[in-house]
Amino acid sequence: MRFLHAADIHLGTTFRSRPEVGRRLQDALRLSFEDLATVAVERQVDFVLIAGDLFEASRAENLSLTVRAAVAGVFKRLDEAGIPTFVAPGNHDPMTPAGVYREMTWPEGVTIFDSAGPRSVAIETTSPKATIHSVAHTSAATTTNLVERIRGDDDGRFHIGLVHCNVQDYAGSSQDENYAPCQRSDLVGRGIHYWALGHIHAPGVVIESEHPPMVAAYCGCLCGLGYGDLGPRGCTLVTVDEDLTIHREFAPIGRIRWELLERELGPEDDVDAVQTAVRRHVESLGLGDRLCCLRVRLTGRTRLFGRHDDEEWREHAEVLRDELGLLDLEFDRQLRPVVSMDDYADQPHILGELIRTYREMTAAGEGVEASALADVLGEESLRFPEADPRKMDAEEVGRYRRRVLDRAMDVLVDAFVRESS
Ligand SMILES: [Mn+2]
Repeated sequence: MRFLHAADIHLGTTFRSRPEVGRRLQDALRLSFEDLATVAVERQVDFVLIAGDLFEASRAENLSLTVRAAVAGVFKRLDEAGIPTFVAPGNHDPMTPAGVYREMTWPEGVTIFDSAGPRSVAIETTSPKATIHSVAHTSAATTTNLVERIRGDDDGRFHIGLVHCNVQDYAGSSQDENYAPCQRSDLVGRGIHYWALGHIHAPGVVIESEHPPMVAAYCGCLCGLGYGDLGPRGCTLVTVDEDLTIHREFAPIGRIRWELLERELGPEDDVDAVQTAVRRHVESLGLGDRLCCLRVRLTGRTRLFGRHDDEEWREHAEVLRDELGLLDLEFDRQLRPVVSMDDYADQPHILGELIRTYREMTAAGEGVEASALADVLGEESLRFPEADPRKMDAEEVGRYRRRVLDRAMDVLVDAFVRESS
């Protein structure tokens, strides 16, 4: 038995913050959704699951005619191919009386789980036969645990829990209370073999066990929607053997790639070095005909600091973007000047004074003499959020103070130098 697990497609997203390329992003998102049907038919799956947030908004009036036509087309194609589809409304597209799921018409083969009460549907697939259990979000904020409402069975069938929820103690998740919060332990011992989860945009496995066979996984968003969704995105092709062994395969359907290249520049690096790094990175991505928006974050102390103005960097980005066939390329410059304390240490101004004090405090070596910083700041002010010196031994306190002091000096020197240049 084989099925596709997809979620968080967010059809109708307008990409309004990127008006120049918004239209192309919209088209790519819609085409990614159409690819879902293509993959389902090509891989001859028994059924398709959509674990919530199929739509970006709960009202159909927000959907363009093109998107509506695409939705109708995809579900019709699946229906005609004899592939049933199961949809569990999420927090973006909750099941409400005037919501998108009631306003649109659905082919016979599409099941929309339309209530917050659980519902189970048995399907006559190839062996093992499957039963799908699901619940809907009925408002944009659901603070109840929806997972707790679902229960499978030990009847030889393969039981699937289809839920849009936030597994709070899963590493890729958040503490949000408004998106059907639950814990990993809630997913265990409910007679469910596969939890098809939606909500978290990065694909990832929440729980995996062999005996008994059980997987709980987020398939991630079908197509990246912004720089929060870095890397390849798509859906999961799940194959289940007769003995209920579960195999998963990632299908990289998303036609938009959001990528971040972080590069620390050295003092001698110039624009050529940046170009080379970008070219290499783009080559390594294997984009094919996907659209790619690339953010290049430049850090480090370099002579490039302050050398080119924003306009020049923008032009530079455009040239590189066109050369590499990217949809968008932006530089996020967090560069700092090349500064040596030696250049200022002897001077009769406040920066020289600061550097001399700093050197006196750190003359003893690795740590900072316990009294030195405490004299200046007072003990209480040393309780920074990241560490409490009262819980450290004297040596740790010294090293910790030294780290704080070094960081503070770094920032101070930058600030004075920038101010005077
Ligand atoms: Mn969601």
